[in-house]
Amino acid sequence: MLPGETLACYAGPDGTMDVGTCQAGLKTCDDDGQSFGPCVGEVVPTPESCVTVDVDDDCDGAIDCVGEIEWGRLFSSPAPTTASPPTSTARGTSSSAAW
Ligand SMILES: [Ca+2]
Repeated sequence: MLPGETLACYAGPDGTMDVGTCQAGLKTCDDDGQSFGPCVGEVVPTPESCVTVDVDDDCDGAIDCVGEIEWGRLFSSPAPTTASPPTSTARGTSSSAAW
């Protein structure tokens, strides 16, 4: 290898590179041509985070924050939230009108 030569590097498990947020980094050969510097820019799997619901943090190909992601979708979806209050209001109104 030559000084300044770069080589892709990745410390994560096989099969996770370029999946989800995971990506290889680059390590650069030292001036002496004998060793490489630190791997720069690589992203290795991290435990699936329920904060980043649209991100495959652990790089298994699925966005699988079990449980939490369902709640996140419920709250972010306008349909259920707007449907419920009018329904109860309508019942109250018709009930009041009947009496
Ligand atoms: Ca995942």
